[in-house]
Amino acid sequence: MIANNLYNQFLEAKKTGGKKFVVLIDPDKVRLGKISKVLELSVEAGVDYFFIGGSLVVNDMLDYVLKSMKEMCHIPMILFPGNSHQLSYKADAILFLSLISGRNADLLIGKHVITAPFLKVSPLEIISTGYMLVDGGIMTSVQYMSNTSPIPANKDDIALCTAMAGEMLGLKQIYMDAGSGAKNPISESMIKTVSSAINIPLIIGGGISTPEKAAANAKAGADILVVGNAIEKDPQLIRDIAAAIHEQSAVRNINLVP
Ligand code: 1GP
Repeated sequence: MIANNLYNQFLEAKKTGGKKFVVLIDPDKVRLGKISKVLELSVEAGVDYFFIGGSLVVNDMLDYVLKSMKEMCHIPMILFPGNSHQLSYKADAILFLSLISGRNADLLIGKHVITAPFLKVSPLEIISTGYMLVDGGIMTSVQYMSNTSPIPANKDDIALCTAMAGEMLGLKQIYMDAGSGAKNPISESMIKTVSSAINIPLIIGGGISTPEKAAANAKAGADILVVGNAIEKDPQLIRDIAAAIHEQSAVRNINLVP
């Protein structure tokens, strides 16, 4: 693994207008029979990356899930940890998340201090990420577990200033998330406002359940779109959502080239 390999892909895509599609896999919800179908559909559809994580992860399946996934396909796997125990060297990279929408010091810097020495010696590519929770209309697991207030859904200006501050602090990308299973995904207006003010990649997720919404988000300025829940319910959606996102790319997606 070349250091910064995946992040360089994100930057290159942003520069050329490429849109990336991420399927979120929660190791707690994985059934290996079902995941092979999800992986097969993901390869066919040209899914760009997997994020692996959940707010809790109560069973000890992370290493096993990653190892099994690696045997089945070559789509890069990026840890999206809900807490500092969700570490595995079997992934390719990790989102080193700072919850910049909240005021919980532990999630802004505390857990990072504890995890840093382990990450320093790990083979994982470390991608520092300003994580912004936006109100999605219901209390999501991440909101409850992080003990923080999300940014109100209609406060584009707060999202804008938070993202700008994250970029100025040197974070490599911004992830705006309405939380898994959000009732209301993030508005296009907020995505547009934030994306027009920052130069680093913008990841959007939470409650996206249709190809139309995914396409509208990409058009509004999202560089990377994450979908979990909707695909857990209906894996066949992968194909249509992937096509809708990649159609918004200014260039042909590299993973679709045979
Ligand atoms: C959650 O952004 C991800 O952190 C994906 O959300 O599961 O609602 O698609 P969904």
